[in-house]
Amino acid sequence: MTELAAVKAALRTQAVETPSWAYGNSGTRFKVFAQAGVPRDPFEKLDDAGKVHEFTGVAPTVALHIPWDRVDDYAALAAHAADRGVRIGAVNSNTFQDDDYRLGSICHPDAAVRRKAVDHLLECVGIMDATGSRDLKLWFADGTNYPGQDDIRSRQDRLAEGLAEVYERLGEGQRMLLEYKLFEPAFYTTDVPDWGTAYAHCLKLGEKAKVVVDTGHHAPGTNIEFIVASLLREGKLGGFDFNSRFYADDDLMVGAADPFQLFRIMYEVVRGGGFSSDVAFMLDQCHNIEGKIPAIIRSVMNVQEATAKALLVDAEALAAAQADGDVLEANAVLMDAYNTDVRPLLREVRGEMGLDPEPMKAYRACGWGEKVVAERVGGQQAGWGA
Ligand code: PSV
Ligand code: MN
Repeated sequence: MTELAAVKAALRTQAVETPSWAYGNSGTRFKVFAQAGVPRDPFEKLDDAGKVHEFTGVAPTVALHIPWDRVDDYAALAAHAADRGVRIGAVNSNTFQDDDYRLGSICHPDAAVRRKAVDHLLECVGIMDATGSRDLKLWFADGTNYPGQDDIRSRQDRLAEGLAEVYERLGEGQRMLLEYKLFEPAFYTTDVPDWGTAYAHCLKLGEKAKVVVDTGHHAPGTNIEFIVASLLREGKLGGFDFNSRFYADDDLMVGAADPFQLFRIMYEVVRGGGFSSDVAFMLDQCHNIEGKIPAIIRSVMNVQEATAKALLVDAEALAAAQADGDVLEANAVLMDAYNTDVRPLLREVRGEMGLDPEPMKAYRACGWGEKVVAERVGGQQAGWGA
């Protein structure tokens, strides 16, 4: 296989998971803007996700968020997904939207609240069983607002205990992905604030526990690709929650704010063998003011473009320049790949996959947007907490 053929083959096998919640209404803490045609239940979210996959060819799975996507019959939900050409991806837990969780969930000082949180996580594993999902994705809003509010060490002990119980419940081939976030909603301490804390817990839990890197969950200036390289090196990178940020956890379209950072991340993924491994490439975004389906298609394409550029890095030339200590040449090799316009290559790849080379235009022309606006009337639109 020529090098270009290998790059194309890799691009054809790419899989970007889209989040069910990105299809529903969302907003800031100031306002949720409702959009016409937005899904009213998890089944309609899968219909939309099916369209994203139909036009991109590389979005075959959809992440659920429980309880937002709670249904009576999860096997029926999985069958509906299959009908639309997609599968259920990670099951995301939600221990942040209940009054009981004011002081935390799995780290709460009260054992009864901890029990409730752990039971919810176990429910999520049950949903994984019923839908064929591989990954349980955990993010905890737990933390404190004031010095002295609770004991930092005891909260870590409670976290370890709760995670261990859930870990034991995982079946064959199932994984636990632990996400960290610098701050928010807690402002003084956060119980899983960084990759070091997530890594330490995952290491103790075992093979099936891995870390999730949400690109919006770091302090400004953090070198995220270094974290990616380190986790991959340790075999502990479970996946990504991709999005863009200008300030904090902005949840904007991936590749919109800093495409160069996305390229640097994808380069470390390729370099570390993560592209062909079981690393999950998920989006975690909210489309508050823009059309949701086109924004998700654009996001998938942004990941594809960064990946194509990363795959185009001349690894031999880079290694030679690095070995020679040729700083400028090494940097030039990387920048050459970054500065390549990969859009023609991706159009070719799509053509070879039997897709329209221009997913955004093809989606706009297909009439799905107009159809759902006309048909999805009545009922309650899906959104945060819905
Ligand atoms: C938290 O900010 C987060 O990144 C977690 O992944 C949540 O599950 C997700 O956002 C959706 O709110
Ligand atoms: Mn996330």
